[in-house]
Amino acid sequence: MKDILTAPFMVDMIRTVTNMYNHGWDERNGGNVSLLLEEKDVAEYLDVKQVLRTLETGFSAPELEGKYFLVTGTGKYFKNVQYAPDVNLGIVRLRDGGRQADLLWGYTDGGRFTSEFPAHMMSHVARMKVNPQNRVIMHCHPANLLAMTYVHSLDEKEFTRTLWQMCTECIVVFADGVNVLPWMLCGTNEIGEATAEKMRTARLVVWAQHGIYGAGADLDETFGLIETAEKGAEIYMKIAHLPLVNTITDEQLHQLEKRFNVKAREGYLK
Ligand code: 2HA
Ligand code: ZN
Repeated sequence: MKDILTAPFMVDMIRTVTNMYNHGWDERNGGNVSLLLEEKDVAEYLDVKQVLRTLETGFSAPELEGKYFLVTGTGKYFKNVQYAPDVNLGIVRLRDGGRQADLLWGYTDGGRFTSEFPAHMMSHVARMKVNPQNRVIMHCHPANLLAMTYVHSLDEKEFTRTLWQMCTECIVVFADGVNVLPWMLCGTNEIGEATAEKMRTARLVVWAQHGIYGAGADLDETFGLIETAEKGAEIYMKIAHLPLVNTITDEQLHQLEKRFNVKAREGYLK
């Protein structure tokens, strides 16, 4: 059996959450990440028949029966993951229609997966239906996106259009736009269901006054998606109080669509 700390999925996860912390997106225990794994990849490093503990999930998700996930732990600090991956991360396999999760590795201090496990698992189900390649759900608290939810309309079309106008790259990276949930209590099945519903039409879902969720095929792509939206929000927060002299016009956004072969969310451009 190979050393699991050398597994590409593990190295990638540790680097990504460290980078998220270094970007200031994950203060204290803020943020959580889940990565869908293939059984054949896990089996190179673990005896998949060896269950350490079984955890109740508190929801059902039959689509995820038998699926493996590498997930950040509840109450754990991203800044510590690189120093103690086996305490701060866990590998689980869902069973009983998603109601239970068999722990195969990690959470060695007796811990469990993130409190936002419902939002993660329900979002995986939603994104898989849109893109079977989707493997990652990522949540964090980037300061400028959060700040924007205090001073900008939460209308999804308006929020998306503002971000598209803030940097040329935005429409190229997230032509599907940004969906927005009003403030809701986090860590619940309700916010999980609401997030998954929003994930049906976009890979980014802002939680007003809290943070953002991103989805993607791999950790790099999902990180880059959030990074680009956060850059847009940073520009917005730098200029929102100043007289606007120039912008990116809808005509120019259409040029970007053609040049980069992306399709702006239906009805979002004039
Ligand atoms: O796990 O970010 O939303 C800490 C959080 C909860
Ligand atoms: Zn959060």
